[in-house]
Amino acid sequence: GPVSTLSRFRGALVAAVVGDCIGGEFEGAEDVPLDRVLQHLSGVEDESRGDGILQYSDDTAMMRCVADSLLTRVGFDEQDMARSFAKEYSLAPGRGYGSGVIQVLRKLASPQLSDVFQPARAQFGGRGSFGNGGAMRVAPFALAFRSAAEVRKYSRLGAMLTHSCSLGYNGAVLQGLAVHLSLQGALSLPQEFINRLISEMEVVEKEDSAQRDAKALNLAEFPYCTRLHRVKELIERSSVSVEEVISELGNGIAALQSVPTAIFCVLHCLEPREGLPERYGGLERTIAYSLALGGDTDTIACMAGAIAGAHYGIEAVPRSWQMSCEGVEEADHLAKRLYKLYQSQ
Ligand code: 8NA
Ligand code: MG
Ligand code: MG
Repeated sequence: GPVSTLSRFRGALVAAVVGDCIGGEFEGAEDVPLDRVLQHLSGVEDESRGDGILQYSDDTAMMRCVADSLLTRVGFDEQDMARSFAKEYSLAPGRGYGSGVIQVLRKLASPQLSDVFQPARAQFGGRGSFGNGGAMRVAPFALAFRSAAEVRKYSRLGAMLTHSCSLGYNGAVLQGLAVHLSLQGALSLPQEFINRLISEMEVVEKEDSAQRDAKALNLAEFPYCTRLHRVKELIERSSVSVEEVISELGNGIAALQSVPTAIFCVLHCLEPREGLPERYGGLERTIAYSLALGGDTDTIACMAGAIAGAHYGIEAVPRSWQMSCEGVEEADHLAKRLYKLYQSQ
């Protein structure tokens, strides 16, 4: 039957956490045979297994900060969100943060800091980070704001607290818009979904900062649009290998090499795929497929999970997966509270 909006909200945050926790197993691995992925997933499903709960990483830790700040401040408050990131990092520094962002999180802890965007601007010799750390935590923005314009604006600002390079914050904008559209049921028309993302990103990437950063990094103009066109070509093909996906879209820690990839994973897994168990629904296929790409698996599965969870709803996330992952209950609670905030607007 039709998926309720509340179910979509809960699905988005819960599947993001599940993707992070389950994906952590293969983070940084170059070659992940599908057999190993399926073995890992049947281990997760086996509730009698003894290896305890899978822990979440920086992706979920920061996503919780975003959700919590949006809820307590009833909107975007950069000071509060920055402090929340800094506090979370100081309490649990061992969650697998990127090696650059740690410097920002330390500076954000200083009570003397007046411009909370300044530490991010000082990263990488003033060029700013292009990592996927802004995108991995962005989902709550799509649950807090109703219009695409607001999702675009606040996804960008939220990412700029750590990522001042346009490749970094525009990756967050793209991921935020993908969750936003998915919550509205837009994935029932996949071609239209990807076309809407392309036209949104054409506007975003016309900006001077985007043009300048693309040039400085020796990238083609409109780097996200270029990748989204590749996503479109790949989903139109009858068969596509993991190697082709990795070489066309990437699987790395740069936002450009992971956000379009996560979107591809969701679109590719809307239908049953060879090699994946028939009993799997679309959400399970999406997470499994994300892990099989290797590379930044926790983050790609987290982002693909957020988009897919918003499409399929909470009922599509297997109970056994939810039970095996740290932070699921908290994510579900945050999603329910964000739903109330959203409904009140
Ligand atoms: P970040 O801002 O530290 O960026 C991540 C990395 O990207 C940096 O450490 C650099 O190596 C590189 N980088 C980013 N911008 C530039 C630049 N302008 N010039 C040169 N190099 C640059 O942290 P983040 O929050 O963006 O990172 C997110 C990712 O790191 C997530 O995947 C998260 O899970 C984590 N992580 C990933 C791995 C992995 O092996 N894939 C391992 C540990 C942690
Ligand atoms: Mg991580
Ligand atoms: Mg990661």
